[in-house]
Amino acid sequence: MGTSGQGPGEPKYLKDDEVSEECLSLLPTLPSERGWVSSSLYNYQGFWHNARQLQGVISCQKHFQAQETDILLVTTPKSGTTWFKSLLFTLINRTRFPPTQHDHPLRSNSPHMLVPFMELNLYVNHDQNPPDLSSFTSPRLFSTHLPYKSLPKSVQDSPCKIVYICRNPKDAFVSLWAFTNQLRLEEMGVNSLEQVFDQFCNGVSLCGPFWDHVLSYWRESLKNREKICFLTYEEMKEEPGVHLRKLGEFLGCPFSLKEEDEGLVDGILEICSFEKLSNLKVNIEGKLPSGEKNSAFFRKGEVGDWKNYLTKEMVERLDKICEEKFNGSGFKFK
Ligand code: PAP
Repeated sequence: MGTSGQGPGEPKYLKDDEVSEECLSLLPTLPSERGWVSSSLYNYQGFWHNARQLQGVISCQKHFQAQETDILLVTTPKSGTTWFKSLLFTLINRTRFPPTQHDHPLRSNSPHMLVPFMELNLYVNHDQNPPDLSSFTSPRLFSTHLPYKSLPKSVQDSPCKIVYICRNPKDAFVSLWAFTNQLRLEEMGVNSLEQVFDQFCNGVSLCGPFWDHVLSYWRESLKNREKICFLTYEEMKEEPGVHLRKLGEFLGCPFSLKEEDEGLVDGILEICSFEKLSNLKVNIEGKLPSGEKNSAFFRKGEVGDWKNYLTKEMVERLDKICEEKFNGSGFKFK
């Protein structure tokens, strides 16, 4: 079955037909909607995935065994995944790889290669045979866009740590729209802002409904603050040093006085900054094995860019949805 309708030279991220028999037979039973990049999105366990991702979801749910020391970075798409992959990798490996080191792994590798997505990288095409994770040193650091209820059960049951990042939906939406247009092949044309905005508001976006994703982790974080650290892109932008220190404490690797004196916090923030990362050769010229250009993960890196794209009516619509959805939860985007 070729669900994408593209040729053999297409990038892997468009190869929706390269999924297991199990996944293929599941697809027609699921609600489906027009995809933003691949032809369709499918609703599985209440959230939307493309076929390739769905195969990864099913596979990691089946096979992933969490270890107590694991760290999982969970993000809503376009909420700063690339940035936080860099920050967490540098934070937990700062003794092995001091951020000032000229051959620090971040200087020659995409953050997405250093911290792989479970459902988008590690478990794609591994439905029958789980990937070999033995090369990961402890603490293992993985990333995912999965909503809480779709996490592998062993993650929910284990004391492993979850760092959850979300972003104001207006900026997350604009970023997703721009990103998906970069992923679309020329002959597919670009998605109109209006069309995908309507889908986003209806909850139909990668790992959407956006608000259900956020609320699922918000509620879990209130129940178990030891396990889930809930943070927004905007909070990190506003007080990066404060939150990096908090992340160090949360992950059991607080900064020592000596490290503070040496300026390590600023050193980590510097190497992970938009300016530094986006100007590295690897992130300008490189591509991921799944075909995305590394540069597609660096656009502006600003708070409030939505003002340049959304009409007054769009803002009112999205604000109203958020007000209704987050009402009574105790959480509100700034
Ligand atoms: P993903 O969820 O698909 O992996 P993700 O990394 O969350 O993508 O999204 C990229 C966004 O983070 C982009 O936002 P923008 O479109 O509004 O510009 C990108 O610019 C931003 N970004 C990438 N790296 C950094 C960074 N080091 N600091 C701040 N923002 C960053």
